[in-house]
Amino acid sequence: MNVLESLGLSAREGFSLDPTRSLGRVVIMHGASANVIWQESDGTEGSGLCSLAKGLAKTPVAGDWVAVQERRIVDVMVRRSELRRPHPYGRDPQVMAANIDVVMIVIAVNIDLNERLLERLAMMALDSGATPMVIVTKIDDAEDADGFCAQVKEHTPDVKVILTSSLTGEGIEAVRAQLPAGVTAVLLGASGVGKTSLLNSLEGTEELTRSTSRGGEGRHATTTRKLYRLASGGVLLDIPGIRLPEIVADQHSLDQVFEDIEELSLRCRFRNCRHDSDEGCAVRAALESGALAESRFESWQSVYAGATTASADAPRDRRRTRDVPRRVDE
Ligand SMILES: Nc1nc2c(ncn2[C@@H]2O[C@H](COP(=O)(O)OP(=O)(O)OP(=O)(O)O)[C@@H](O)[C@H]2O)c(=O)[nH]1
Ligand SMILES: [Mg+2]
Ligand SMILES: [Zn+2]
Repeated sequence: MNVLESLGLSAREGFSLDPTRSLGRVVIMHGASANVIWQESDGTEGSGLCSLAKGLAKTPVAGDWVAVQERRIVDVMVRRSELRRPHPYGRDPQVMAANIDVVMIVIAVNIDLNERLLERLAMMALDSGATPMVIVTKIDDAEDADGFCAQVKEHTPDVKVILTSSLTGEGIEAVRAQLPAGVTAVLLGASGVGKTSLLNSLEGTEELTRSTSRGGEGRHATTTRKLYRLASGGVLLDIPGIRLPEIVADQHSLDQVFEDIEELSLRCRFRNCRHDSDEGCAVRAALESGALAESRFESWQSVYAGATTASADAPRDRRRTRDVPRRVDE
């Protein structure tokens, strides 16, 4: 396998480049620069941080094929697919990943199924032009995995569903089988469902998150979109968790209506705060002081009940006993 094949280049893509340029793929974006892996003219692998040339037709994202010249990205190739997040405030959609073949929608079995989130993620997957697939995680922690699976299938008919556990390794081989050379997949799902853990089990490494623990203590939430080359030959993009309000385009007016509560939520001590106990909760504090009217909070609750809350990354987890502290660098 040559360098470009290891990066997921398939026979379908034929880019012709000026010989002074190298073809490479964006691994991770850092604002005005990007980590790129490319193939040198002698066929060897090159990699490193590249700046973006002025006047690029589009801003590269993880997964983009790019032309590199003297550690500068001088061109971004035409994309065969784009995973886009509809912008909740009606602006242009944001491209999260490029040139993907498979969107793996990841949901955890030990959390109540958030049907709206699942439907939205499935829509994003279909919109991308890639093949959607559902990966159900944490089946070691399931009361009724089959019942959950049936529920999922109701919302995503004709979509392949794979049951997995990163703790026991169950189903990992089936996921690996979906990721041969030439295939690029992206992991799409709420925060904490086990996307990075899945990546780690596929690769047999735990370098990328701390060890798998049931309570989620000490875990590292993914904060960047990054491309990984897998031993199975395929390429996998790990991205941060998606929150329902972020992808509900028609939620525009609603989010604006509750802007004050959104603002307050950002100051809660726990990023998945449900605003139902006093511990470090900015919303509760505002209710106490009268800065926020009880009636407003009640209507906010009625709108977001059942779905993920405006400030929460994950839907209600019936079993979680400890909350995830907000990271200082957030
Ligand atoms: N019981 C059990 N716990 C798991 C499993 N997979 C992941 N976890 C736990 O779930 C928590 C979240 O896992 P991550 O892999 O960091 O989740 P993520 O989807 O990458 O989260 P973000 O990066 O925030 O989007 C961690 O505490 C893991 O140890 C599993 O198969 N079984
Ligand atoms: Mg992660
Ligand atoms: Zn709160």
